[in-house]
Amino acid sequence: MNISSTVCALSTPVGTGGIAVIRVSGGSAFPICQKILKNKGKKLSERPSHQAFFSDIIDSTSGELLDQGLILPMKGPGTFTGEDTVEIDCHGGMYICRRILETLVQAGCSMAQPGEFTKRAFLNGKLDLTQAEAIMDMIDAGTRYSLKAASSQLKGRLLLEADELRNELLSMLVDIEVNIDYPEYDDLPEISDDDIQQKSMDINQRIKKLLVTADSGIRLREGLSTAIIGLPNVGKSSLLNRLLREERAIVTNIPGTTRDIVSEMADLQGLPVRLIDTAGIRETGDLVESLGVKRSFDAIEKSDLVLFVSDREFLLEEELKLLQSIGSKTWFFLINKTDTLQHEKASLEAILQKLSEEKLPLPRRVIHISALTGEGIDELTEEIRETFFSEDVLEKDMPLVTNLRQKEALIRASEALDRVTSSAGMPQDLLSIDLHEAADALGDLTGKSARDDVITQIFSRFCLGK
Ligand SMILES: Nc1nc2c(ncn2[C@@H]2O[C@H](COP(=O)(O)OP(=O)(O)OP(=O)(O)O)[C@@H](O)[C@H]2O)c(=O)[nH]1
Ligand SMILES: [Mg+2]
Repeated sequence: MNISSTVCALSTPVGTGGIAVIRVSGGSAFPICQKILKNKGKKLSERPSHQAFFSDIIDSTSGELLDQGLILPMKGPGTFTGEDTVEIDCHGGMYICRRILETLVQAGCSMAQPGEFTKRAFLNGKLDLTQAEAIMDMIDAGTRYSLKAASSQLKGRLLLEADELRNELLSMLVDIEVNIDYPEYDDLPEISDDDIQQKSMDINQRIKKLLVTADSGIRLREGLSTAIIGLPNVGKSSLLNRLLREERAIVTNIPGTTRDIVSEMADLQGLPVRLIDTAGIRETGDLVESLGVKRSFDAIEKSDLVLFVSDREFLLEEELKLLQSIGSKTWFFLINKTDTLQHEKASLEAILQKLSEEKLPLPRRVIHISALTGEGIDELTEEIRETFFSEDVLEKDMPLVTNLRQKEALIRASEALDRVTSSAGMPQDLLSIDLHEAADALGDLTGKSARDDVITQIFSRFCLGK
């Protein structure tokens, strides 16, 4: 990407709509857009910033009228990208938009890459990496809690905490480097070995607190991966439809209806859950069905939660076999069709007894449901919330880790600080290697380079040049 270029893109979805917004950003945004506008008013560069005006939009070479619309010139750096930006609100026809984009390119723009406006905002220091990611997450968020997690990132909650921890590390590094490089300056503060250990442990503690949010945070962003499995005809697809509140999967009373897996994101009272409906598992000579069965096993492997559905109060031999494939996954035992079943608690105990005897993993929860009437569905949602989403992460306004990149950077930082602790008593310059690693990892989280900042800080705190 060449940041000195001026780029344009359609910022609203592709397709026909009432209005479309084309965005132009870069050093030449004003002179380029000037070429495609025709109106009696002032030139773009002389107009007040952030004030829209009405104009004809023309082809820059032929002068042909393409459309009329509202033009919003915005002077950098007070814009999203930090650059001069022009937004063109035109009519939302696909042909009109294409012509306007073409004429902008003729007039000197390049087409923007995906995410380029946000990347420019980052490169121009308007956003840090976690915030840039949060913008995508806000757009993608499909449930109340995922949106809350993304907006916490956008507000910079994680960034502020990571930055603060990093600054503490940098300040320690500055003290150490000064101790080592300029021992003759007695008036400079010295940092003791104990101080280094204590501070490293404190910082590590706070990093670990952030890491505790990672599992729930990542699930809020990606959805809890949940496989619905069981023998044919027990009501797996009916359960999927019930949780989605729509008829997504085909339901019939013929065993073997679902042949391929169906995957959909459900919003369970604000929690994003990626449901995977699988083919009922049984021995079969039918090729298509047996391929479906194989995929069911793959789905189990990739999931965080397995919903094992049965419509009986006892386990069949085939079901016991199927349960072996769950391994150490967390699973819920859902006894479906409660509207027609007679429940006896004793038989449930017998089931659990049987599982223990067979040395099979026990379910985390046993819930009676009816996919038909909706009975037990609230309880299921509640149990998912309790088992997989931390209440603090859901309800408190706190810094959250919401993707693997952030989690890995924090783990790197924490491991480096663990090494500082385990190397207590070693010379300070040796410890500083791991402290640097920790600061670098936190810098990666927010997109800052640690080395440059240490140097800048050294010079700003001590007048070493004299
Ligand atoms: N009475 C009652 N019937 C149900 C319930 N859930 C599902 N059924 C019925 O059970 C039959 C099978 O339902 P499906 O949802 O297709 O079952 P499945 O497990 O997806 O079956 P396969 O795709 O063949 O593996 C249908 O006739 C449903 O209407 C329930 O809670 N109560
Ligand atoms: Mg089905």
